[in-house]
Amino acid sequence: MKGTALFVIFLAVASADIFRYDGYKVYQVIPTNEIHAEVLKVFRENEEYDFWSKTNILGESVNIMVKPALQNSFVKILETNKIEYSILIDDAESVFQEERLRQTRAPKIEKGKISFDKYHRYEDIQAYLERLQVDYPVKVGTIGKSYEGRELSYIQIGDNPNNPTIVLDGAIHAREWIAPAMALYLIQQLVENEEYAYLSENANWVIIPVLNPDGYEYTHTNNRMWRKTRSRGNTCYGVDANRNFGYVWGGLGTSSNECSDIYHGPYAHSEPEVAAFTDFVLGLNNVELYIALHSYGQWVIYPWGYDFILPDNVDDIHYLGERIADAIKSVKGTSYTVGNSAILLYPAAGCSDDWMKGAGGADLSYTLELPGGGSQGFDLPASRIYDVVIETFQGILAAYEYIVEK
Ligand code: 0X9
Ligand code: ZN
Repeated sequence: MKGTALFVIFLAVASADIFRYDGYKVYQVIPTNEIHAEVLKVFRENEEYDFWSKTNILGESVNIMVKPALQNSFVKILETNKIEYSILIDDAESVFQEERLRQTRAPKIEKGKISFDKYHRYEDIQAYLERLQVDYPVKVGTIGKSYEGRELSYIQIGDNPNNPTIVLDGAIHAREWIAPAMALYLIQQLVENEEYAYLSENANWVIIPVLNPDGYEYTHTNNRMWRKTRSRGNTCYGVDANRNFGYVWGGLGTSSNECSDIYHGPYAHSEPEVAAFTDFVLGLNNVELYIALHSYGQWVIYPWGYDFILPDNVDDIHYLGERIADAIKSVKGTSYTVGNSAILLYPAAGCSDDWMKGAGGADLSYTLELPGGGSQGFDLPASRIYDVVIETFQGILAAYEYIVEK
């Protein structure tokens, strides 16, 4: 009896922390003039609205999740300003439940293996990296520990000091599940597919598939839409790790409100994940290319992101961006837009791509916003992971070719 009561209390405590999205709707909104753009900018600056996709480009759609209490006023403002909109998702909670069901029903994998028919948990990803370390001549290590004490694992494939180094990471934003899936596919091809052995003969690849493991796990267990780290503040948890980098830290597109999804943190590199990453990168040689894997929106974007300023090597960085986009498109026709991140999306300071270019040595530094799930959720249903990773792989190959040609 006592045991049952304790169990019930435990369940109550555990589930109290689970965030539900009952009645939350995702609106697809299309701004077509400057006034529309201004209205959307005001929504974007309001913590209460969650922009799942974003753009500054008129005529392109933006997906925004709105909680029930705000829906009437939101729609009223859209209608008053004659902004075209439709409902993309009627009830976010049911979409997430569906996704959770698919995740639990997906076939289990053998420990140490990886698959692309589900989004894998941190533990499975760790086990995969550890197995590769045993079976192949690759280096698997840790750059440090997350706030909650998880290892921040990296894999290095290729270690010729004369070769260029390519750095990639995924899941700096916890909820962007397609990003670590992409990193894992790249790792698999580099390490386990002999056809691509030449890729690590001519370049050193350093990949951190899950840079924010605490947040990533939290999206699987408690709150599907969590974006930040899980460090404890005075009033709220978490810092947007992609606003915490010490390159123009605290500038445009960041917030000093702890509870905001774009909170820049108390100081630059306050997050152990960011501090570990920057220290580690500063110890690498010949870093020529950086790709931050994010979602969603089908963008190949480049610095500077902290303001409307183009980098000195804009011709070069834009040209390679187009090559990446063309290579992705050649697989199945998926279209990416290439350009400066402040101009195409919005200015946002303290991001990893700016830091990598301004301080980390990567002249060619990109953020790749992979496709999202549209009416099916934030991420694509797991059955579509494979389509995304194989096409994106071609984009990364194109970047590799460019670096090696140079
Ligand atoms: O806002 C972000 O951090 C990125 N978009 S996301 O939807 N994945 O959150 C874009 C970052 C672009 N880079 C810079 N602004 N420097
Ligand atoms: Zn992101």
